[in-house]
Amino acid sequence: TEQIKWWQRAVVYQIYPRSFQDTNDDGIGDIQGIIAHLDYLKQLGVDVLWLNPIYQSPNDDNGYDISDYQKIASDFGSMADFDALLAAAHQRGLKLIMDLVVNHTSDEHPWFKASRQDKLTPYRNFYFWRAGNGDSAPNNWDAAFGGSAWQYDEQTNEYYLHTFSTKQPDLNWENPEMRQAIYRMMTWWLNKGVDGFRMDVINQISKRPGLPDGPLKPHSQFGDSQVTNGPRVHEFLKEMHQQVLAQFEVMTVGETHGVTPADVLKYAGKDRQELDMVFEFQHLRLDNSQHGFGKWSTRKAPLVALKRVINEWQVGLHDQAWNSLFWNNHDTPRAVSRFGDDRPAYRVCSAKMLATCLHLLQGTPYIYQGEELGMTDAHFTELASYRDIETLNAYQDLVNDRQLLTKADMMARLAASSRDNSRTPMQWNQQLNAGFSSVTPWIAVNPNYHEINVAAALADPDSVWYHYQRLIALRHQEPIVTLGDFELLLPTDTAVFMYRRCWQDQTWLVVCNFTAQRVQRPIMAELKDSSELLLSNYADDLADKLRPYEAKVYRC
Ligand code: TEU
Ligand code: CA
Repeated sequence: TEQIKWWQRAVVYQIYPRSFQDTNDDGIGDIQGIIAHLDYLKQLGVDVLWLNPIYQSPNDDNGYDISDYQKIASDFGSMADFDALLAAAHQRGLKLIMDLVVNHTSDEHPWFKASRQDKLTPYRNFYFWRAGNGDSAPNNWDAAFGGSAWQYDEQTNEYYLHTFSTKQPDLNWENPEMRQAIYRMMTWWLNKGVDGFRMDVINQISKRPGLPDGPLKPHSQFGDSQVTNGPRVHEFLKEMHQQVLAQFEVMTVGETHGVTPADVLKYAGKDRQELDMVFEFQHLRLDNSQHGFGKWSTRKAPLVALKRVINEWQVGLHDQAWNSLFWNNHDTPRAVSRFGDDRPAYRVCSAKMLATCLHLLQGTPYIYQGEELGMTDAHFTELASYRDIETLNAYQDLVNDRQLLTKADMMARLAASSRDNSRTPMQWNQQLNAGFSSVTPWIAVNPNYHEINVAAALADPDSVWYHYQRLIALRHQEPIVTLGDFELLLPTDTAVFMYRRCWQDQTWLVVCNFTAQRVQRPIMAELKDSSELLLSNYADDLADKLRPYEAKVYRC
């Protein structure tokens, strides 16, 4: 087996610090809260922790608007707390990667404060400033959180670019001084001993020369900024690798919306010296609205399409690059509600099925906090329950400003697709606020915490939690999971996801029923007398008969 990199056998656990554990009674999760649960994470068996941003921020976008890259936000604690966390994680053999947000800063970052002062400051070109056309913006780009991507600033009578919120001005990567400032900051964190980075919208850092108008987007007077996969993105990533990353034994994962497997052979190809892997999102767009409302949708992804996409990625990257594997994160609804079935009768079974389906693919799996419990969407019914800028801006735009959707329709779409679904507090036990905090949390706890919580999961040998623990152990023990190739079976089957993994003389068969129906499939035909059932979410095995959400793995 060729040299396996440590991150190819690893399982990553994503912590959203704001919602993980509050230890100082302010209703907000903090770093001491993470330290308090490191033994829990070690017991689960994960290898790497990924923290969403904990840097100084005005929290316009929950920390993705950074005003000081080298200071810890007081919400989360001090740099001494961070140093204690890093040491405590390393003591347990856990690695820790940070969230690198360098497509943009906060408008309260000193660089931007200087940049907006006057046109001659050296920081002017750390950002994109353009004169408008009269009182209209320099081009027709939209911002991800609504409105134009350009904000007029009267101090110098020019507009600045912000592809996310108005408080998130885009950094100008064409400027080598700006790039060097980023590389110095990255080196500072790596010298502290962090084990790598998750890189926020990293394939958006190269903008097309001249910032040309994009094609109009449906239901919008704005155009598509087309900022993904720009002309110099690989040049910048190679420079970053050469000047920073190559000096350290670290892991990187790029968040790259809008990439194909062919693109990823460039971002994460074995010999490319750019990134180790990326998050691609094709499987998370299959349930998008078919009437131009994008992610605001109550649709379900068709299983055949899901299998086709996963097959393209497994086959397309095998032996050439490396996949990340994930059903959800802090920007998405929760896996069991979106891809499984969170009705009480099916929640545990379908959560285990989803875990089995994902964790036996080739790639590095990412577990989002609470996924290991089968935590569900929030099912909020009031707009006042939501906190996320993306959600609140979309409601204001689609319901109030442009009346394209009724309140009831949009509330159903928010319940199915808002990012806040994954941001409700981690459910630790049955006590007040699920043990997350002794005061009212920044966002409501899901009322189902009475039955869905860590204490209950650890006390129940049949819980989703122990299923995750077994899958993580399988990955650590069996090279086939890391190195085996992938072959999709029954590609047109609308209920069952069945695939084979082969490596040297070993073959595994993974069978997942994605429905609440009983179905029959030719499973035994794939097996020999010597085949062995390795793992199942049912206590027995009915051969070709599959029960609701049944998921089983055979060594053939
Ligand atoms: O997300 C990038 C991003 O494009 C998502 O916000 C996506 O547009 C939206 O969730 C619909 O799927 C990254 C971070 O993960 C996100 O939390 C930040 O809000 C965003 O970048 C800006 O930093
Ligand atoms: Ca706190």
